[in-house]
Amino acid sequence: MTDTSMPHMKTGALGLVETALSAGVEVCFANPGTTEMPIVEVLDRVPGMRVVLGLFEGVCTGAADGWARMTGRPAATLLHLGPGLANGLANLHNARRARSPVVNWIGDHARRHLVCDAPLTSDIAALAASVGWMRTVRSPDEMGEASLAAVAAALGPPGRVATLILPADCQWAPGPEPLFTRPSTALREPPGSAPREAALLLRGGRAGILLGGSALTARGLRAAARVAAATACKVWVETFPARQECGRHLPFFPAIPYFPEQAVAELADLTTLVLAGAREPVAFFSWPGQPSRFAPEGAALFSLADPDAGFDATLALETLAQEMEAPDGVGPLRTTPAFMPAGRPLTPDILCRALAAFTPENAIVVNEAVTTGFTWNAEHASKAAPHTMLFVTGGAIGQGLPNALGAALACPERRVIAFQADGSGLYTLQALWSMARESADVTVVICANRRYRILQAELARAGVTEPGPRAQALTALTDPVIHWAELAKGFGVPAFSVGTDSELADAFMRASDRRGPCLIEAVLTA
Ligand SMILES: Cc1ncc(C[n+]2csc(CCOP(=O)(O)OP(=O)(O)O)c2C)c(N)n1
Repeated sequence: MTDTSMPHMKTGALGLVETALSAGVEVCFANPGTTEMPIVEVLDRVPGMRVVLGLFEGVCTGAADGWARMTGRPAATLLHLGPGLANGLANLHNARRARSPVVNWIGDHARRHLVCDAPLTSDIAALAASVGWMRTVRSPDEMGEASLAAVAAALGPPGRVATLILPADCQWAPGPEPLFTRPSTALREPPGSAPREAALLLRGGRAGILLGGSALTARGLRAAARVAAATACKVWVETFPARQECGRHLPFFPAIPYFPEQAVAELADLTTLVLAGAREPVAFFSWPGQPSRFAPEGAALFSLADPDAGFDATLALETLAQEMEAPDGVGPLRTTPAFMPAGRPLTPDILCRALAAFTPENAIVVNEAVTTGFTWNAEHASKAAPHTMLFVTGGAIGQGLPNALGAALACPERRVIAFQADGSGLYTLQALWSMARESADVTVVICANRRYRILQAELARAGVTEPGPRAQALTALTDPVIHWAELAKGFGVPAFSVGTDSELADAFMRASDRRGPCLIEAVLTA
């Protein structure tokens, strides 16, 4: 008999997990059910594979994305059939947009059981295909090879979401010996002619460079500044980068504005736009009377390093700077303004000033602060201590807290700041419990404006100056008020609720003294 569970047997599940571990997958963010039990059983037998329980699948997928963004290597998720995967899809969408390598292990019914159309049977393949690469395992013998194929697919380059559908009987039956191969995580070298062509384009006409993806390293930003100094071209950063090095030590370039009328005005003069690790800039949405594409009609778009081909944009920018014989060394660097608390009520601007002053050196700032986060990006991140920023790349909110969890576990020596809008945070707030359980060093800063502020702004843009009671009800987070500090304590995370800049400064100082997670609810007046 092959279809009975036998502890300590070399099962398909063991081949899967051991192969993934030797391919570089060290952590599994899991929310399993009955169809994943053979994998749960072997996780205890594979030393080196860290296992983290997420209380909602969106926490698991967002944490895997955060881990991947910080390490360049995939984390695994273990999710239960179609409904489990469906719960994790929004953050897999964000991971796809960030080109993060993520490997999903999705259990399915045993092959003989699928014909019964039991209650949890669903079209898992259709869900998986919507976010990237997928494969359904058909026999236990495939488990090692499929595991390695999924890691290789996830790594690309470019990175992507790779999903394995794993029938329960393929997990529990005797399986193959694990494979011991470690696929490369390296990006591709861009074509040699691209920097030369870009140099020609940048020297003639009114040119600009749009940085994104792998251009946003410290080296990439410095090379872009050298090119800008040599040509007087303008430089921008894509609006929602997956990962960007930031701080007072680096050249600062503005992000392409979110709203199309502003973005179009910014780029209006261009005759050439060189794309370095970024795609052509387009509007997030279509608005009446607004264009979808931001570059002026007729402007030449030139791809220096195509992110979808997995090209290394930092390398391309450095070669470009060399090609232009751009002088080394850029300055001047900025300083962080001191924060002087004076008992003032908190506004987004004051909150961002305080955050700039209290961000520790080498922190990771996960920015899902939505409208407050735009202020942070535009004016404050560039004055803070050196840090790495992760952003809500795919626009599917509920990414911030899970991303912060994954980033903290990936980089235990770095402090993570989850800069979090209150409305978005509520989609995946169970991540707080996993942070507490894993003692993740995360300071969660909630921008408690108690509304969906961006949607109120959208209403105003649509000409609704006095929203009716229903429109108000759909954008206000009051009646009842949500008490974040109480929620955090309920998940085992120490918390402070603050309403003035003095209380905020005090809370930041107390947070910096402790290990593990803590939460500061900053109640905003605007
Ligand atoms: C998964 C998902 N659901 C809904 C939305 C639509 N949406 C965009 S922003 C937003 C709420 C923003 O409010 P909040 O997070 O509190 O930030 P604020 O605008 O107040 O700064 C919503 C519901 C979305 N982007 N993604």
